[in-house]
Amino acid sequence: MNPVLLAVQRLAADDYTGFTFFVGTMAMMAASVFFFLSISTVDGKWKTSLLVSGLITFIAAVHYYYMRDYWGSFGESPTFFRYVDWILTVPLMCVEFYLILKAAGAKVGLLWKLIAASVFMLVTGYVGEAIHRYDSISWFWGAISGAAYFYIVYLIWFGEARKLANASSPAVQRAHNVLCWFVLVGWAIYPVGYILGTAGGLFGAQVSANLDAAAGAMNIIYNIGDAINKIGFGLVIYTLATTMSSTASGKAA
Ligand SMILES: *C/C=C(C)/C=C/C=C(C)/C=C/C1=C(C)CCCC1(C)C
Repeated sequence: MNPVLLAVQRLAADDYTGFTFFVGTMAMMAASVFFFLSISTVDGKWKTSLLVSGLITFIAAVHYYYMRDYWGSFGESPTFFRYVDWILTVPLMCVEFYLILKAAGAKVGLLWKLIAASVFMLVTGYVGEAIHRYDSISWFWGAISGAAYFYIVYLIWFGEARKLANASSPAVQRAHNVLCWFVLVGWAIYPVGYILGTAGGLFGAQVSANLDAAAGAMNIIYNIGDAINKIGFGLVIYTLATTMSSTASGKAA
């Protein structure tokens, strides 16, 4: 039998990237249990939103399990697992926007616009990172990815989604606003990681001329972004769902 398959990996005390992968795995698992178990405590129409929150952190937990292992084994950026995770979880975050605005009349067309923009953002980011990481042209892929990101920001802050939010209950408006800030500030963490970790960076601003060393910094930034955005997003939905449920059943809001 291959002993490597049985071995537990040593986590070096100065492997900060490995540490954030490890803690990230645990945090995503714990958050999933929390969101799943909370489903039974909210009113029927909020159950799907909480289920989606739990799926986002659960999908991330499984990918973190693999990414932690990949990083430990090869000391390389787990680009493939990272982007598969994102391409599943970011559209689910778009679903969260749609679900809370549905009562105000959100159409499936809005959901598809958000999903299409996020998939475009991630596929172009993947091309820049997986294929052109060592080429200066990676700035170009980052830039068109960024354009799709700004389109999402536009839709939720000023476009169709904002108009629907304005026609919603105060609690939904509050939640929509907080989610908007997550996308504007929380999601902006990711391009910072990309800039530091790819040759095309921003005017060559990568952490180290040695891009293999920069991979560690890039992944720490991505891991922090994921913890903030996936767990934070879920908690906003949780707060909204529990507030609306207790109001509806006449308990103290
Ligand atoms: C749970 C995962 C989330 C919320 C991931 C979000 C990822 C992004 C907003 C990534 C954006 C990027 C750019 C705007 C330009 C450079 C390439 C990316 C893909 C890192």
